[in-house]
Amino acid sequence: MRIPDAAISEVREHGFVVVEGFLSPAELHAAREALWLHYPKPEEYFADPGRHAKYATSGFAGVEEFPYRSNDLNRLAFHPDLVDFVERYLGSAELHLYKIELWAKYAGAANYDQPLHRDYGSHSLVVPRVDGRYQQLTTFIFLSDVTEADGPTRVVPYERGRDVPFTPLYFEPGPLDAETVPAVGPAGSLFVYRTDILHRGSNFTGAGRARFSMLVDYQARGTTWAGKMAWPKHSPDLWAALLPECTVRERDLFGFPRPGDDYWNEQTLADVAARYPGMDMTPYRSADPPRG
Ligand SMILES: O=C(O)CCC(=O)C(=O)O
Repeated sequence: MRIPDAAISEVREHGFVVVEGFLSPAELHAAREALWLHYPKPEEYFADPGRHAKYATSGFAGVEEFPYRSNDLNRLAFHPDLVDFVERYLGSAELHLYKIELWAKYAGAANYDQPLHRDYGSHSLVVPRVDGRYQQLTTFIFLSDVTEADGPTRVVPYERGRDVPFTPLYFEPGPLDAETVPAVGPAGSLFVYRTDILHRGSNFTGAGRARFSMLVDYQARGTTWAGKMAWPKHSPDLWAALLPECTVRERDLFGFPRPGDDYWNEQTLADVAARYPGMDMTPYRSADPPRG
């Protein structure tokens, strides 16, 4: 669904929003089916947690980095309504999709409680500008229902946390915990918050529950001091299954060379085509790139 302007205002004013019904039922169904290519279903996990001991090693053990085994998951990261929302929020079509993670949490597997923090600490080498320039948007696409019992992210609305200094990065919530709001919503919701917003992960309070989400983060293109992932790092074979299916615009979000970029010449056109069978090279060829 197209994200309403009111959601943009919420993020500007309070620093976060949960938009219900972001994914269509069909998109959600396909993404959930694809989750099980990466994670045990809750009933499998809870039937024998000992068989899935990996998830007990840390609250982050259920994090899997992009790309994934199904494009039904991969495509969520550049869902047209998400890209449209980010363009409208940042006021720019020059976007940098800088982080994508899947995160599975199983009740009781690990301690998911976190100190209060702001995500710029691991998304930037510097600190946020309070005038709002250089903002980064962190998002969670809920792939399961997130209720109060499902360890929701607890967020301090901007107006309540704005006077808390940027340093130290992590601290025990203390009285500020009373100001936190749980980010709850049904599966298919989109939760957005800025990297200058105080928040923390929390523990499940219900037994036998599991939380699945895809985390997708964007910033305007061009900063050298901020980001989180280097896209070529993982799985050349999964990229080969994804990139030929993408549009030029979708590839551009990952920083792929644009049509007309100086990178393209007869050699690179031929060798990239060989690396990515099925990729239509016409846009890169027809933009009259410099020939080397
Ligand atoms: O998983 C969550 O609810 C929040 C996680 C988080 O804030 C973090 O790891 O930085």
